[in-house]
Amino acid sequence: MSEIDLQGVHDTLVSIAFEAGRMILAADPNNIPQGIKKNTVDLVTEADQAVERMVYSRLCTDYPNCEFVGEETYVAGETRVTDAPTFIVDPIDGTTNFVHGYPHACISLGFAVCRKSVVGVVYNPFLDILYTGIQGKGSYMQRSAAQTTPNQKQRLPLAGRGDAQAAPALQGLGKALVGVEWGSDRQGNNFDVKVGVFQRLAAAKNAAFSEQPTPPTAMVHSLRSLGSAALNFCAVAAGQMDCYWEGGCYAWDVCAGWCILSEAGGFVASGNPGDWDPALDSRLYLAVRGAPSGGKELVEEFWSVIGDSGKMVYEH
Ligand code: LIP
Repeated sequence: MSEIDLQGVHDTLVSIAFEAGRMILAADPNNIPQGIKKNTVDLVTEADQAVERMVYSRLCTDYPNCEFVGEETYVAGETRVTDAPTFIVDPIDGTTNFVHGYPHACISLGFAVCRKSVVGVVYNPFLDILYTGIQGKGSYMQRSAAQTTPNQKQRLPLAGRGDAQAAPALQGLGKALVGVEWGSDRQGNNFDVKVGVFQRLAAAKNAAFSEQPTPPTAMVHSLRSLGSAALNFCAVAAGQMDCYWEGGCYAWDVCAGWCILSEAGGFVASGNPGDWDPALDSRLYLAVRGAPSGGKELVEEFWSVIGDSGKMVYEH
């Protein structure tokens, strides 16, 4: 990316993230004007829209020749992620948590070139935790993000102090903490696939199932549904979750986290079996933390649990 100064992009996105954080914290938790999109669980607030307007305005000024894709201005069937240098932005990821005052939401600011995420900035203003990544320069977590002293920055993954080869080995789904999300589709094929996979991930190895033959089960350590794809990616990058599986979220939910995860030695396979190289806007993701070994085996085990339960299908 010699023609684009990725450090400069990073620095601009960090500045924008802090400004967005101030806007998010300034919202009155007792009166967050909200609307709905697809249905009553697909929420949007005036804060989402105001933050995205601010982000768009600043990026148009600083990077007028780059493309912009944002959750609140996206037009289904029209807006496309292209090869062009593009900012891919979710102004508030975890909107449902934000509406309920649950302090697990963030702004997610990604920058992609040729559909690959090369800079990621994710900031949770409620806990004042900043995650950043630049292609080829590693990824980091900062607490008290307002303090920029170097000792506040921790290289990811946390275990191994930034070296995935020194992180704990992956030991299969039976020893994994797995991130999942319910999403906003609450009926139909995609919902049924998710519910079935959640059950098989959690069920004991010898659990009885009505369907025959009994599908493989994993008895994972546990499932976590925390409400933010971006923060799920960051938790996997940090090594605090072993993997995260979702279908239905969008490029703006994952772009920033994808760079942060890749720079921490992790990778993303498809949320449907068989695709090791999903597109940024595929809406089907299985994120796996950096480790000395076992990533591919864990993906293959996960895909075997999904099995022939049906593939998730999403429009773009
Ligand atoms: C959310 C995603 C999450 C998904 C939710 C929602 P939002 O993004 O981060 O992964 O399950 O349905 O899409 O809407 O809070 O920006």
